[in-house]
Amino acid sequence: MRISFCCANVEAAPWLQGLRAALPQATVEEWQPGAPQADHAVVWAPPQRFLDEQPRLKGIFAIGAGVDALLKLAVPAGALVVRIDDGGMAVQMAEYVCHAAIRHFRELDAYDADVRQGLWSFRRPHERSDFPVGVMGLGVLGQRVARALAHFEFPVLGWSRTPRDVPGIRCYAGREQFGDFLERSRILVCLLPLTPETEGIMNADHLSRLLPGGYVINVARGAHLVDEDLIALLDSGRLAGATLDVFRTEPLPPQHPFWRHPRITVTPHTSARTLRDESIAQIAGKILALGRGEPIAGVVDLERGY
Ligand code: NDP
Ligand code: OXD
Repeated sequence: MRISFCCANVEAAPWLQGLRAALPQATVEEWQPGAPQADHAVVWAPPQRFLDEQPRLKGIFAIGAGVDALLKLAVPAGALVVRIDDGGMAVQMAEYVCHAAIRHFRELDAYDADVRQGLWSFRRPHERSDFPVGVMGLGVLGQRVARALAHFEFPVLGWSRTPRDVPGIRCYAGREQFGDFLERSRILVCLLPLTPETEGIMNADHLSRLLPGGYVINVARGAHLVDEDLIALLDSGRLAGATLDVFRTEPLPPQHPFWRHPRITVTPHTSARTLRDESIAQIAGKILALGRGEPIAGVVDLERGY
């Protein structure tokens, strides 16, 4: 069995070492143009040339959860596209989103500003019931995030494409229930995959339907958000703030207004990082399962786009 590794901006050596240790029967190599045909590929942002040169791949294993960039390429017919499901990302996402929501709810930035001025100040505590959190996307990451928020006793709502039943979460599904979901949410978390249906979903029309004092947490993809609509709603006071981890262009260009906006917190696409050892174990386990003819989790539905 031959496995080709083709990941942009990723140090190859430890991945190759880990994959070789997990799959000692396989030949694992970093792809070079003209390399022999492989059975499986481990990829992140591969060039189209890689896929064109590997027409007989059986499995294409992305080392992340989102496959939107991969699906923009022409993928060899018959290859399974497989993403990382969880692999240690769900707990990181739960930490990040709970931290952002609690920082906003508890006004920790305002306390921080006071402390920097030497002020021993008090603010009237908010009611948790006034801060319902709506999580868009109730998949592997969204469900974990929703449960973590519920643990802190926020009212939590969730929205998915098909109906989901998550204990403790008020679940909505489909376009027909989207308006109700938005109108009952104050903090909005985006954990949707980027597809033609979800691109630009956080636009002026939808964001202005949040409860007054709305707050946006985008940890999915930058193209879910219409940047100028967010800025207009923040500047008009319709929204209270945003925490953004993902952007239409990454790294966020130096002149982009998000960097300096007083109500926006920016992080550099770091809310849930791919964990190398967990991901290698997951990918190796799936390659072996496929070899035994067993079903595996995380297979992308190419029609649906996630
Ligand atoms: P999943 O595929 O497990 O979950 C996707 C969820 O979104 C599902 O609940 C799905 O609905 C829902 N959904 C998809 N399309 C629609 C739609 N049109 N309308 C309503 N709901 C929809 O994905 P993950 O939870 O693993 O990951 C989510 C995304 O998070 C990734 O695609 C990636 O872009 C992003 N991500 C970001 C990271 C970061 O560091 N910032 C790290 C990892 C991931 P249904 O349940 O009905 O299928
Ligand atoms: C992912 C990401 O999709 O890191 O895994 O964004």
